[in-house]
Amino acid sequence: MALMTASASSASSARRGRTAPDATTLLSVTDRTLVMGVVNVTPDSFSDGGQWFEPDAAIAHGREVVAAGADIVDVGGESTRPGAERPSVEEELRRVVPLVTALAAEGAVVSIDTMRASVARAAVEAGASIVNDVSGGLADPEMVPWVAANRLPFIAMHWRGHSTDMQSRAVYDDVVDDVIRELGERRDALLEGGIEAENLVLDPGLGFAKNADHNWALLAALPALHDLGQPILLGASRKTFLGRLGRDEGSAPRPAADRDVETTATSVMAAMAGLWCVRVHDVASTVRALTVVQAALEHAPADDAPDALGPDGLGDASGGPRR
Ligand code: PMM
Repeated sequence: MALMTASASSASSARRGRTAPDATTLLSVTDRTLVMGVVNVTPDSFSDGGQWFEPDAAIAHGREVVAAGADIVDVGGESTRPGAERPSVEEELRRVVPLVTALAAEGAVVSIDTMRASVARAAVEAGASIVNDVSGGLADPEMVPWVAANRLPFIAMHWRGHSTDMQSRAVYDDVVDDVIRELGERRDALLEGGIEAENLVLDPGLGFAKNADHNWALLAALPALHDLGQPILLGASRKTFLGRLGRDEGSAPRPAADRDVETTATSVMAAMAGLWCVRVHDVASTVRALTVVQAALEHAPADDAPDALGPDGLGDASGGPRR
């Protein structure tokens, strides 16, 4: 296996000094799994709420995330924890714009985690080059036309409704089939709406209208997500189902900041399944863990590299692209 494809090498030069078109180049990286580092500027995100709520603290943390090796920094100003109330547009802008401005000015590839077209627009004007919309464009009718017109990379997550009542929608016949079908319908609508296939990433949305069993079923079926034909991002980091492992039924899950080992295991699973990117809080450990997968893949026989790590499910047994 070649150590670096042309697209990956331009992506690494992109990491040193980037503008918006380089983000599209990042979407075409297929020879390793990228790492997206999370910086939430919220008082109440379950994972890191309140920790970087002041602009200076958020910028300092964003710099740490970049220094730890994140390919993309994901900046969010709205908590999506179950039951969360939405901030006003003005408040969301106040939270994210200074951080996006500072990180983009220093050359980071920044994605803006928002469901609002007005916030995405302000963030892109401030230097963000990817839009990460957990609603996949469903929450704000202005989002998709604007993203399409500006030819921006767009991450569309599986979503069934706002956080205030999303857990009441966690009802599936077969969660893997249902999520893949609904994401496929969203993909078709987004392409129809003018977003180009080369700019579209899909995400199964762990924890969004999903209970722990649903999340585990999706994790066990990661290679099936390649059927969607688009790069796939996985956001498992610090989610509650990971904090329940090893805990007695009915007892409290481990605190969010104490779920990074379990998170890293999910990132390794994602890399072995050939997913495009993992969205994580602990970037340094993730980057190191993924070098293990990468080193093993680079030693696999050329002909069967895609299958080498997981003929029984975790690897890309379909023989499809190692995304
Ligand atoms: N999860 C959260 C927020 N944004 N974006 C994508 N694409 N996928 C996710 O799974 C996702 C997301 C919630 O987690 P956080 O509070 O740690 O940000």
